[in-house]
Amino acid sequence: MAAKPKLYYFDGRGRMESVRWLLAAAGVEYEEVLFKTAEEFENLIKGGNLMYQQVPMVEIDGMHLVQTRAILKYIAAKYNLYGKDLKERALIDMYVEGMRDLNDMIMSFPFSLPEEKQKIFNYILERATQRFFPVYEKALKYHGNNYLVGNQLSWADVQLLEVILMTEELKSGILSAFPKLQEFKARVSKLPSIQKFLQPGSARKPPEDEATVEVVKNIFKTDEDLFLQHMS
Ligand code: GSN
Repeated sequence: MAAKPKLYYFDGRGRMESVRWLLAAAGVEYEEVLFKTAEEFENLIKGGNLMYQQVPMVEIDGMHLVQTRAILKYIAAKYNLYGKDLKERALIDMYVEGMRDLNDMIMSFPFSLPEEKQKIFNYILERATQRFFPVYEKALKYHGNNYLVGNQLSWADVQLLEVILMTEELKSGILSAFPKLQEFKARVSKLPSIQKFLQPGSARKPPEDEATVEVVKNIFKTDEDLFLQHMS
């Protein structure tokens, strides 16, 4: 039997959370190496397997995969979550890239400066409800299928549920004007592998709290407003 994939990251959501979601949706068991200090991260770098001295890194099929998108694409393709042809794949990419833009803003929000928080919060919610959610609502409404692409579960659906739940954590009721997304959320949450991941005790991580933000800043030796990198 092939070894379980091994995920290397800090003990929080960050960029790795979408990888956890995708593996869980595919029903794949994995192990995690969660480092807590700058020293542990430096030792990982010294190990020589981080191509850019950055995480996430996933050991899978004899490779040391880095770069979040590369990791997600490999998993999506390997587990048949990446469409049946090039056109479906392009559509999945377009949906997922929009979701990642929103995901990145929310992921960085806990790291933003206190005096900027309200402005950024408003900006994220405006972008979610005016730019991103209408796209997926319309797609589900007009093709009438259960899933975003090709009427079978794909990476786009998994990423959409993840980002819907992240946005709801910021503001509950954010889906009130999006009936198709509400149905989608209820339906996809019930798929056995996803239902399992949503249960307490799974490998799903909570939103970054202040303590985790401090740990992360310490590991990566950063004080700057990380959010600004994602404000485009
Ligand atoms: O998407 C990616 O995997 C890369 N384009 C970026 C990865 C990255 O920035 N990783 C951070 C920690 S995860 N949080 O954002 C990292 O390893 N920073 C250390 C460094 O020296 O850049």
